[in-house]
Amino acid sequence: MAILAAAMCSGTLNSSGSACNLPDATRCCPELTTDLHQIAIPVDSEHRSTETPLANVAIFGFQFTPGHILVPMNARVRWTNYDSSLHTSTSLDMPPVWDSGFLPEPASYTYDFSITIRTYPYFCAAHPDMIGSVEVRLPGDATGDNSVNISDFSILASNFNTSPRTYSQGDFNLNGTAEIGDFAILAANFNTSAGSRGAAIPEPAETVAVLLFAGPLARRWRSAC
Ligand SMILES: [Ca+2]
Repeated sequence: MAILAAAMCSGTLNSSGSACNLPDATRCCPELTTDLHQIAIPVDSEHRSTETPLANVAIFGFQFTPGHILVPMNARVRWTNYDSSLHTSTSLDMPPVWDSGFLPEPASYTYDFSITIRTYPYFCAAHPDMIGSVEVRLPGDATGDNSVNISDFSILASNFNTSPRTYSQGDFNLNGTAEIGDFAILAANFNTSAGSRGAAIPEPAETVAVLLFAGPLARRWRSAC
């Protein structure tokens, strides 16, 4: 059944004989919901993203923009000051998880969120009314339920090859588009939860499950380029 599902969905037709477009994959290929864990097709390594996801926050008009950002674990956040006044980006934790120090215009500061899944509030030490937050999620967790599962896959599928898209719309590598690189991230983390992923231990029997779609997606993405 799994092979059948893969054949139908990787090619062109579903069980009813109509075209099987990726955004409709879980609808036109219901076998996916039950057989998603049974086939692994290697992702096209040429197109797998290995860059650190980067999110930018502008400091302008005495505000952080965007004020709240979603990033995956291992992402980098860069704050850039576009105001003539000095500002900082300083975590509200005690002691601060990060502290940029005073940034003149147009200086930048970066911090890598490499370990813990949580929301980090921060502020400007020179102007305490300036506040922002960084929400760190499991890579591939679009819904924010601290698990990477079929719901996240459905979101990515429904936004596939579209832009601009946000993290909660499937842009897990923060490049603005929901594409094959995001699928690779979701596949690598599929069926992990905050409990297991907090310790960075995915469930081994199901880790590569979503790679079912990787080959077909890679070919489709390559042909679109
Ligand atoms: Ca992306």
